[in-house]
Amino acid sequence: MAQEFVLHGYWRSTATWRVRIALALKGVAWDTAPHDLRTGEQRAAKYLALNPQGVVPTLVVDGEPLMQSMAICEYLDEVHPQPPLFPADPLARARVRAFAQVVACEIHPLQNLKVLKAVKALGQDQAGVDRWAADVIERGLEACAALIVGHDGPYCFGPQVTLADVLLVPQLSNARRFGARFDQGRIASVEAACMALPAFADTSPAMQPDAD
Ligand SMILES: N[C@@H](CCC(=O)N[C@@H](CS)C(=O)NCC(=O)O)C(=O)O
Repeated sequence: MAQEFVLHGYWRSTATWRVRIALALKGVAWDTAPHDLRTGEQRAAKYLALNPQGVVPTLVVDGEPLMQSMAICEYLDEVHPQPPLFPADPLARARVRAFAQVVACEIHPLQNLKVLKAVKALGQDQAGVDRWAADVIERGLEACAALIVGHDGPYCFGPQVTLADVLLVPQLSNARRFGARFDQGRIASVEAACMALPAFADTSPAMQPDAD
């Protein structure tokens, strides 16, 4: 029997978009359970029972909650190996993971909603908060661009979409949102190539049922 997937998320959450892309690439159907982050629904007791961190996404697989978007994408890659999210060669796989971790561990956490609220609480006005987020994103994208130098396109690491692309493209929606530059190296052309694919375009924030 086919597994049942319910994705708990929020339309503008880039971490949720990563999982939507992975599900779509794998050709897996899912139901959506939206939680409005602006009103704090991610901290409701019922949701905390699924995700004790109080963040989205959570993917519930046949009733079993999975959290952390990269772990979820790797799980999907294990249970639905085609098309693969990683190259076969171990060195190449490590490079893809490193790129993905620059986005997931070094950029995104510093421009997350709760961090931006903390920056504001320290006395920054909205322009200062946006500048903080833009600086973090721009510096991270410089590193991302450098990591794919010497690799052919159209995607980050060649002709196959990998987890690196799955992480990069949603991050660029936050780059736009905060007015960050994303003209570093091949970054913008990778985004254009990915957005030509239905798995990226059809899962974009604006296409979500809870989008305003
Ligand atoms: N490392 C986590 C990050 C999850 C995360 O921070 N999600 C954001 C939305 S993109 C969130 O739920 N923020 C709620 C908050 O900050 O209160 C993952 O990849 O799943």
